[in-house]
Amino acid sequence: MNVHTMTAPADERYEPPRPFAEQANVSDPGIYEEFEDEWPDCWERAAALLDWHREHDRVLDDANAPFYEWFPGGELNAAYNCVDRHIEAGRKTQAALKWEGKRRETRTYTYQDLYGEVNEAAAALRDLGVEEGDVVTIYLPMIPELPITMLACARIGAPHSAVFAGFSADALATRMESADSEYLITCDGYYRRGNAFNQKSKADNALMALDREVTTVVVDRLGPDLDHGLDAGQYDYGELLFAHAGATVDPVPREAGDMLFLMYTSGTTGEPKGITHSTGGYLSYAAWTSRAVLDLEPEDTYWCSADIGWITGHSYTVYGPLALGTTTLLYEGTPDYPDRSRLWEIVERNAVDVFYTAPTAIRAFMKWGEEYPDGHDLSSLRLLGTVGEPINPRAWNWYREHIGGGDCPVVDTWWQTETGGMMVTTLPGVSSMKPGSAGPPLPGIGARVVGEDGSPVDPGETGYLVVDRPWPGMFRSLYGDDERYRDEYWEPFSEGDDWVYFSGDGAKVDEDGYITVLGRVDDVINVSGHRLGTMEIESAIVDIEGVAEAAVVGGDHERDGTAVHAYVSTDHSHEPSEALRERIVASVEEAIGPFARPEAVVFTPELPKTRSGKIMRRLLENIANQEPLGDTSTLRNPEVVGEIEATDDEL
Ligand code: 6R9
Repeated sequence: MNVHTMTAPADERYEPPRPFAEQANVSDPGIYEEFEDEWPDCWERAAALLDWHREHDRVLDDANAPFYEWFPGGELNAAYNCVDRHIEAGRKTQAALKWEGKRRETRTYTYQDLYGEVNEAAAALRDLGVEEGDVVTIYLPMIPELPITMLACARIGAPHSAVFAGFSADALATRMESADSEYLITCDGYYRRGNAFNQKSKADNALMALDREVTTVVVDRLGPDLDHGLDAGQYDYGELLFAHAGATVDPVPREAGDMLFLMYTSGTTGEPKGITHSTGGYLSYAAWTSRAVLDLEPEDTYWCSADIGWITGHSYTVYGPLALGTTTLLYEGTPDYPDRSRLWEIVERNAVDVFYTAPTAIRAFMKWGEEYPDGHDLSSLRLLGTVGEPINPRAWNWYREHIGGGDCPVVDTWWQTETGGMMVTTLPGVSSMKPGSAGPPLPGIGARVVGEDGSPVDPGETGYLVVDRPWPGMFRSLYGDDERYRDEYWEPFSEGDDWVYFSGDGAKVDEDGYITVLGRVDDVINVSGHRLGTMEIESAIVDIEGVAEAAVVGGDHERDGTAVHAYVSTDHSHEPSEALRERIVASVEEAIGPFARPEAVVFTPELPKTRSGKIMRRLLENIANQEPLGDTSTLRNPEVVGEIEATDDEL
């Protein structure tokens, strides 16, 4: 756990600025108590933000806990809620999506445009054979076709599985295999710092590794800059749309509990987990939190800088904002290309009202200096948010002051792929903010910090972050693995019929009930907001000839929060070498993607082990972070510690 730099002066707090509170969607502090009194009926308020094809019979059915049914009996379509109904409400000329491309291209889709293209794409997918319930994998960078094809899938009731475009061919193949997916939507390529990068060849390599027929749709992002030859079973997206010009498809009514999408995330074993999300509960919760926490209104231009390939982009670039009829901005590039003013230039030009990003990005802005934001008019901003990792008070204050001009509330939102939406954060028009602490659980959310025995810890003490009541945005299960769902998330802290969800995070709570999230307590590390399983990285390393054993831990990193540190021992016939180090890095990039690349590879004759033969990862983490090692007497091989420390110092 990364605890240093986390402590803010105990008395540092800010009240919601009055002008903000006066216009906020939620401004009555009584909401916390109302939700307690009405629970679970309080969640009617979330469901009421949507249009239902059939009203639900009950709010919650917990007969088969921890497999909860939210809004049973209800039927709805997510694409209808995110597109059609806003047109019916007379807002067809309002911008739904604004896209800012890497080469300064811009595209705006009104709700009417979005309706047209979502329908054409839905009709095309149907013609290719996609039926209700079929999983469609989407492997696209941040281009409009990513949210558009997600919505097209939702329209015909086909769950989508978006795989972050930076994942390798191997990682894509594993995810398609695991999801039994026979459809893939990808593109020719995209620009990386001005150069054409071939995405389709990665997709083709993944397809070769799969032993099933896959129908593939290819979006032409690069035009003449990259020729994307189409093989049998591969179709050009633009041609498909043209062939279905003007087509419409009736939105398929889905049961509230039907899968809207699945999203793979890293867990404590080498196998990525397919988190499945429902249609009714998930969409209600994404809309509710977008309204209550991000304070979104249809009039807003809102920008979440996360990639849609991760959960944040699903809930807070696509589903939440579009369900509320907001204008959502999509940016294809990186914050420093072509220069470090790029984001602020986009905020200024589009008069962005609400901005949501990650602490890693904020720490980079801070390092570059305030001259970049200072050179732009950011006065349109009225609310700022962060997500993905703990934010240190210094970065929080810098964000508030230099991006928010001192008068925007900042919401630090804790949540996970599994939770579907925000769980712990302040309400920006209600609660005081304490830099470095996410805040209290949202109304109706049973987030608690408990000790090993499951009882609440005292203020100031460290414990585990759990959730002791279900919530509408919660995942339904793991794709094809109910047992692992039960074992990993519910077994550790549940007793009898009291089901308690375990988040995998460590946390502290203060006298006011504000929760400070410290980081993962399992074998998951969070590198600049990308969640990585240490086991996945280790298995890519031990696959290499000459490697005997590997242990991966998170080392503190000034900008990214955490960086990948790999400790590796070679077998008797191999010596550590620069070539081996390069093979290790390449193998991780191939198995997962460049974003998982180890920052440090430390060769050691042996890994520190307990007497029972378990690798002591905690010790390696302390070494990586130059922290006190504590008790090493339980080690079978205490002498290796000194050797590793000596090597690590040379880095
Ligand atoms: C939404 C998302 C989840 C993990 C989570 C925790 C960390 C997220 C945080 C935070 C401290 C916050 N995390 N938000 N830690 N403060 N505000 O990021 O989902 O990719 O599944 O990661 O991210 O460790 O367990 P996901």
